[in-house]
Amino acid sequence: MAKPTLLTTGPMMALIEDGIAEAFIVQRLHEAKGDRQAFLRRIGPQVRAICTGSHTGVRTDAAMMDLCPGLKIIGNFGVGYDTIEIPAAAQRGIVITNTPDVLTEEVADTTLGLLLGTVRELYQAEKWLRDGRWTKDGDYRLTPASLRDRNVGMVGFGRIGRAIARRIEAFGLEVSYFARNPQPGVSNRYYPHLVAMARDVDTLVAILPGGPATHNLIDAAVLEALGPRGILINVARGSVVDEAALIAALRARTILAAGLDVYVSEPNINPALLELDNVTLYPHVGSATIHTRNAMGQLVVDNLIAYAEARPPKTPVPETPFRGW
Ligand code: 8YV
Repeated sequence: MAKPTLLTTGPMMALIEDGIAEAFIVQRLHEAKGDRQAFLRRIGPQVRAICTGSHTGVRTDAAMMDLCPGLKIIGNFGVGYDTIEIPAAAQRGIVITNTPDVLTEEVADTTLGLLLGTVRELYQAEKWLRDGRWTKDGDYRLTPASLRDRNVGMVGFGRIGRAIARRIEAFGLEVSYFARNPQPGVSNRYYPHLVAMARDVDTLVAILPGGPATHNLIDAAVLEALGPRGILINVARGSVVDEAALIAALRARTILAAGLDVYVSEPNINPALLELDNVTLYPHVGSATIHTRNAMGQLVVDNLIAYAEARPPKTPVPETPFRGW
C-alpha cells in the first residue's frame, strides 16, 4: 500500500524526521519554493497528517485544513496547541495530538529557576561580577525581594501548574490558584476571580493554555491589583499577558519585577522589554533539554505512526477525541 503523505510546517528535530520517514511521504512547507499557497494547493489533496509545533511560526488554521481535505491527524510538538485552530479541526473530525506529561517536571524546574532568578536578581548579580563591578563597586545590592515573605498565586492549575506548586510549597510558601473550575483533590485556596487573587498575593505564576479564551487575561487591572511588591512569572504563552500593560507597569514600577519565558511574537521580543532592568528574560526554554525534547519528539512520532498503522493515537487532546480513522 502507498505511504500516506505528511506535511511538516517547519523544521523538526532529527528524531522526528527519522521517525516519520519510514511511514510517510514527507512534504516540507518551509522548503516550498516560492508561493506556499500554491504549494499547499498542489500537495494538499494528498496530505493525511500534519506535524507542527509553535516553534514553526505557522498557524494550522481552517484555510490550511480546507486545502488538505483528507487530513486526519495533526501531531503537535508541545503540550500547548494554540497555533492550531481547534474548533476547525474538531468540526472536520481531525484528531489533534500534543505532548503532555513528558515535559511537566522539566517545565516546573525551569519555572523555579526563573522565579528564583527574578526574585533574587540572580542574572543581574552574575552580570555585576562578569562586568568587573564586584572589585570596582563592591558587593551586589541586597535584593528588595525575597522568597521568604512571599505568597504565590498560580494562574492555571493543570498538570504543570500543580508540579510548580509542589516545588514552591517545598520552599515553605503558600500557594493559591485561579482556574476556570476548582481542582479536585487539592487543598490550595481557589479563586474564581483573578483580580481578587492578585490582590491577595504578591507573586503570580502563569501556566495555562494560550488561545482566544485566555488572551490578555493578565491585564492592567490584574497588574494593578498585584501591586508594587508584585512579581509576575509567565511560562505559559505570551498571549496570556497584555504585554503593553506589563511594560507600562514595569516602567512605572507599579509592579516590582517580571520573569518571562514566553512572548507575544516570538522570537521577536518587544525591544522595550530588553531595556528594562526589572525583567528576567528566557528564550522559551521551559522544556528545552535533550532529555525532555527527545521524549516529546518520540511522542509526536508515536502519535503520527499510530495513524499510519491504523491504531488509536496515544495522546489526542480533549477537544478532538479519537473516534476511529
Ligand atoms: C515547546 C511549549 O517546546 O510544550 C509547549 O507547549 O511551549 C514548549 O515546551 C515548544 O512549543 C516548541 O515548539
